[in-house]
Amino acid sequence: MNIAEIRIYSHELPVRNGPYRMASSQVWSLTTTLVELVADNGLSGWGETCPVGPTYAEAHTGGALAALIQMAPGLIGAALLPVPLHRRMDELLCGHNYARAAIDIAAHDLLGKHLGVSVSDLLGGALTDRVPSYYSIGICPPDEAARIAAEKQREGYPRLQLKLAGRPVDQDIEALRKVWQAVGSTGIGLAADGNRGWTTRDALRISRECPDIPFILEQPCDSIDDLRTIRSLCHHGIYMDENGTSLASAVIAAGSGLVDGFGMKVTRIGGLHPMRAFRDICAARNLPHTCDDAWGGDIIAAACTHVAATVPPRLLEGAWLAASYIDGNYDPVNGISIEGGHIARPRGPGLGVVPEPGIFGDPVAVFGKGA
Ligand code: 0XW
Ligand code: MG
Repeated sequence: MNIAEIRIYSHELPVRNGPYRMASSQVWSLTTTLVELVADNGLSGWGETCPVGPTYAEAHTGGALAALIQMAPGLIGAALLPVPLHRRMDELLCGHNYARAAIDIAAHDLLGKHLGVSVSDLLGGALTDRVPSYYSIGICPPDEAARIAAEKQREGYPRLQLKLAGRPVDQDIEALRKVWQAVGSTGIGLAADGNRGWTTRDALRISRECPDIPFILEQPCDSIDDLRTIRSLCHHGIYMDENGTSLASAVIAAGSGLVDGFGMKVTRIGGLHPMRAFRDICAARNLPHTCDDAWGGDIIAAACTHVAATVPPRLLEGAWLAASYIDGNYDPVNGISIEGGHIARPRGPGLGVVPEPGIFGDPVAVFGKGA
């Protein structure tokens, strides 16, 4: 089975009750990029990539589109198996993992449909059909953060992530205290996500002034050197998110004991194939991690859910989906949603979600047979 045609689509995902606020940005609407791979046997598979604005990481919508257009002509005729497909992408473009991931996800969807198995089966097999999620509380006043935390805990979320940084650090400390007052007795997990926004000074202050609150510090500062600087001085566990830009950087961080866990994104690491290796490396090093993405609709949501279902449950910190922040689904029947803080693993072959025909309008680019 080989690639016969590649169709690329753009689609707008407005943020419900926007904006969504993080240390470096606030976003009102995100443009997602979808890839439909059509095989020479007529089957098709879907992939997606949606950076959460241009400043969250080294990724942006225009970059995804340009990278896909750069690779697409050379991918026509490529085998729809992860190892040769990634090798072909290596030959066509250096880096740009977040664009390559859309091809990788579509290939997994197609292969699953071809073999009549789910993507989680392709990734080694699901350990659960009910994947825990976590709720991300955007930057907001401390009382509001505490209110949302209590609401989400009652809904059934086993974990919360509080977005912090980009404002006086006293307000971050107050928000952590108020959130913990509201939900600390419930046993819920808590991540304090600085999204690269704290200086090492501020990150150390937060850790020193809140030794009684068992949060993990997620990507507190900008660089790997910053993480190394604060590592041994912090009371709290440190997770790497944005700095985990590839399987290589994750392996080094895991192997050197730089971090206690990861927030990992399927597209940042280059797709489900490298994500599978990342999962196994974390299991070998006993490191917890999430299976997320930056943003996106049903296709990304299904990819995150399938891989999360294959993670040893005691190491899974949840799958974050944009589903709670966007309206509607691509697949009107089997679209992904979060119920009681958990996600049902999609049934059906491949990703188990199929976009409604025509929902994305005309493709912005077509390569191969139908071009
Ligand atoms: C909460 N997320 C997984 C989604 C947003 O894009 C940011 C991200 C994070 O943890 O940084
Ligand atoms: Mg994060």
